[in-house]
Amino acid sequence: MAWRSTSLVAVALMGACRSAPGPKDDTGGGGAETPSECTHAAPPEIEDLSVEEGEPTADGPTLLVRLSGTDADGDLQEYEVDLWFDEVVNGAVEQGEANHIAPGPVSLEAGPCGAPEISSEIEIVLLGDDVLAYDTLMEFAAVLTDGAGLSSDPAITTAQTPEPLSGR
Ligand SMILES: [Ca+2]
Ligand SMILES: [Ca+2]
Repeated sequence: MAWRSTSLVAVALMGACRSAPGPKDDTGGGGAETPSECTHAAPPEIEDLSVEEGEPTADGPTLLVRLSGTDADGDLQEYEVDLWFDEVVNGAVEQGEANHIAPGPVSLEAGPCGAPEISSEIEIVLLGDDVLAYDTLMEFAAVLTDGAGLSSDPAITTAQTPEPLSGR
């Protein structure tokens, strides 16, 4: 096993169950008036994805993945991020098994469909060179999946992986 990942999970909870008593007039343009019901009909979207070198740990150097996303029907109270990587920077990353990093599902303290926005930080500790190579330009793809199992389109970015820790 050549990597280990943990979800640091910074949480941005927005507009959780706003039972809006203020009848604010919509400034035209299709704003939903009723508090969103759990329609589970909209897939999430990744707004931002970055991968950069993180703080080294005792076990190895790290990559820090930052991802933020939105979901029109708000059901990111439970979500999952999947990551894939390759060494060919061509704007696409095959979603295979050997190049897959799955930090595991995240549950937020939000009511059903009360989480239309998330931001997540995932720390990947590089433990060896055989899968996720050190000191290499890598392409990363991320997919965000909401509580209903609907997935976003992949977001893609590149990052140079860190060098192995010296002196160990
Ligand atoms: Ca959704
Ligand atoms: Ca690629």
